[in-house]
Amino acid sequence: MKIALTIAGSDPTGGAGFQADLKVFKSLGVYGLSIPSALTAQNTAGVSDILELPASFFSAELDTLLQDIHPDALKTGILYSPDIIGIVAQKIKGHSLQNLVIDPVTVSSTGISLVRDGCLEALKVYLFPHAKVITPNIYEASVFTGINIDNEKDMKDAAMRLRGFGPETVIVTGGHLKHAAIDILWDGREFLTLESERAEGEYHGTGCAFSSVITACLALGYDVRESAVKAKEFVGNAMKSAVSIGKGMKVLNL
Ligand code: PXL
Repeated sequence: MKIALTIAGSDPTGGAGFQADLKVFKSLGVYGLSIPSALTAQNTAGVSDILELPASFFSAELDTLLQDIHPDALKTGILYSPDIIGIVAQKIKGHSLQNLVIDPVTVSSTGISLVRDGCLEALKVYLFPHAKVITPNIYEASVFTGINIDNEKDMKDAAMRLRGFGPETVIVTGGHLKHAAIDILWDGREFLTLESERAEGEYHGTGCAFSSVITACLALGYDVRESAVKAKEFVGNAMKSAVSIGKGMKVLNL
């Protein structure tokens, strides 16, 4: 059986974070491993607090797991401090991990910061060069590149600049143009534009689900383009069947 690892924050609602990632892995027939990198106090209305795991414990979590099991692919979500990011980079090299997908999470769907100072720089310098794929949304792509993103051309410019930081492929997600939701993939050869009907409303967990599908598909042996197409379709379907489980945002029905 193929195995995928998520290194991500805990979201008690199960809409995002490692809980959502594990559901996606399961539904794609991939065995899921999870290493919490931070815990959030959260409900469907938002994040009220966040707790970073001690770096030494986080490091032990990874070593203990990876001395025993070699995942076929892995993804990162919230990495709350530069120390945590440095540890992930070190373990990726030390345990020769392949097929790294980075979802460079910076803020929650409700606008709360999910990273400490210095994280953006640390992600760029220490982790992006090891990535097979990074999946920033428009906001994150703009923060990392300084490009103000208003249209598809801006998304392409940002994707090209982001690839300069070292990842093999960049997928900028969440472009809302006309009636379509657009994602742009850039692998240094050819752009791929993924388009779906724009869904009304706000959904919690779409970024986590998108990067998890890609991770599971890479573990299964699909190439990055095939994985991205499957991720777009999967998230579109999950949005159609999203559920209101609390008083806040809808969550994807993963
Ligand atoms: O959607 C980004 C995200 C990722 N991971 C966790 C989260 C959130 C948003 O709230 O809570 C754990």
